[in-house]
Amino acid sequence: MSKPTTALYKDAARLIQNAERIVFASHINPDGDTLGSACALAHLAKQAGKAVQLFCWDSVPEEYSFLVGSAGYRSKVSELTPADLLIVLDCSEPWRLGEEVEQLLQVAPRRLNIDHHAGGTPLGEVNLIDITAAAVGVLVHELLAELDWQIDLPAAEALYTAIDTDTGSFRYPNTDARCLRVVADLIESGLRPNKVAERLYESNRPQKYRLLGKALDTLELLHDGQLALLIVTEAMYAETGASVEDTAEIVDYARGISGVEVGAFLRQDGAEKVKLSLRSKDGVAVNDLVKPIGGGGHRCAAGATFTGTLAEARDWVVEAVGKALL
Ligand SMILES: [Mn+2]
Repeated sequence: MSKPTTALYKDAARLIQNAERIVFASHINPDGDTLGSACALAHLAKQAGKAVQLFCWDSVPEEYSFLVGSAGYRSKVSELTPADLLIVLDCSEPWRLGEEVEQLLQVAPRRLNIDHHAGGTPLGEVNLIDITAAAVGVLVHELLAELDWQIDLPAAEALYTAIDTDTGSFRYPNTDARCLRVVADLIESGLRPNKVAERLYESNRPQKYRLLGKALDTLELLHDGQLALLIVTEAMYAETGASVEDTAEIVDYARGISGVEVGAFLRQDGAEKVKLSLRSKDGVAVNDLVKPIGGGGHRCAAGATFTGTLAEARDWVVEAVGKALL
């Protein structure tokens, strides 16, 4: 699979050009890609005279509050006014749009899906889907060229956020020449990567570090040091003053250990619910691993919600990763 055809970009651009009112939808547990892509495209659509609205079932994490227009995100479909076009970004699975997905899909008669995840159900009449794209931000940048819309600094920062976060700041295997060409173009339009990095990575609350300390204390190395496990229990929030949002990057510390093939992070979300995050170094396809329990993601970064206790979730991960490492 390679880059989508010019005809597909043209079809997507035509849908946007013909719409006057557009709703941009981001997925649940929003990340820098779904938010940055939506904010950039919505901002430039607004400049082009469109009426724009942003939707995400979950609230926007603090570190992304600098993204242009992000304060306008709505989390209830009833807060949206009917539109001509719904654009779903970084997601092609209805359940990842939240509990009001049925109503959301009715907000506009036409739909465009822009995504880079494998194995979803394309949601649009036009589906600009490319699993080889490092981030949806790359696809949006290419679409903007087709639309002939000039990228200003706020849009450049939002697209850079999308690409930086989905490539682990250009460390993950999906980092390619194509996404770096987009970044080069954004820099030429005035972007300063260090400014975005400061907002994303150097604006943390101290509580986040206190929670990280507790999480790192739970470190377990299994399967000859190829699996690293880190855990956050509900009690740790009260002990540190941190919140669920402060757990987002903990899994990277698990993968970051020498010799580790799979890093796992388990977050207790109630007595019978555990949020699993898995990261691999390119050897194990962690998205395949979580498929049987309804999870998804990419080859090197995937997640799932496990129903059961923390101990059961831990055992499941140890066994599943053990089989995958054979
Ligand atoms: Mn993405």
